[in-house]
Amino acid sequence: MASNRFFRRVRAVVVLGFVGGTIAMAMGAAPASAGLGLACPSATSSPFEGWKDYANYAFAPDGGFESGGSGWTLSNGARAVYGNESFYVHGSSDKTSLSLPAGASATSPGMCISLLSSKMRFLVKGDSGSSVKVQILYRGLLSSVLGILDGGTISAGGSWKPSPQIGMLGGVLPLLTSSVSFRFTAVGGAAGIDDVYLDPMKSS
Ligand SMILES: [Ca+2]
Repeated sequence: MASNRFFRRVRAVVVLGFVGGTIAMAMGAAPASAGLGLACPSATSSPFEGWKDYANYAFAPDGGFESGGSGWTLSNGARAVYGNESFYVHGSSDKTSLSLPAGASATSPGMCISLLSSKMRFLVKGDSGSSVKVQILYRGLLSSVLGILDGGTISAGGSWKPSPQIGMLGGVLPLLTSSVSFRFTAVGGAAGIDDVYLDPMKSS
């Protein structure tokens, strides 16, 4: 029966998620909260209230690039530079953001994926005509890429502004997904990003 196979698969994913969460807790990470493998961070702030988005978000690992993009994979000239996003939604003493020359990309460390649909959001700016392409990389237990979702291409031209909310599931979650990474690529000109946030539980 196809439906029986489906339920066995779901059970396998839940068991693997539980094992991954247990390992994460044993290593001292934040407690898992319905994550499929990697522990979800606690959503602790609502940084986009100024734009009438009252959802609770968690900060991505070095999501403000104050540690130079620690844990991020930077390529084709992407680098942390002096100059924070102008709204200081994460911290008033923050000093750096991520510069993305045209064609450069930055991939975040792995983060949790929730059983519920969730979303992410960040600050963006760029040269006239530039955009930032967002991709969501679904990863398995050994960080292998299981699938890539197109998160959309966001117009970056002009001064700092918040991105739209970007959904992370797109309908189909590849089997055995244990974490997600986000890849940002500058298209059509230089761009910058800062303060990358994740809403792990789709709080609103
Ligand atoms: Ca920053």
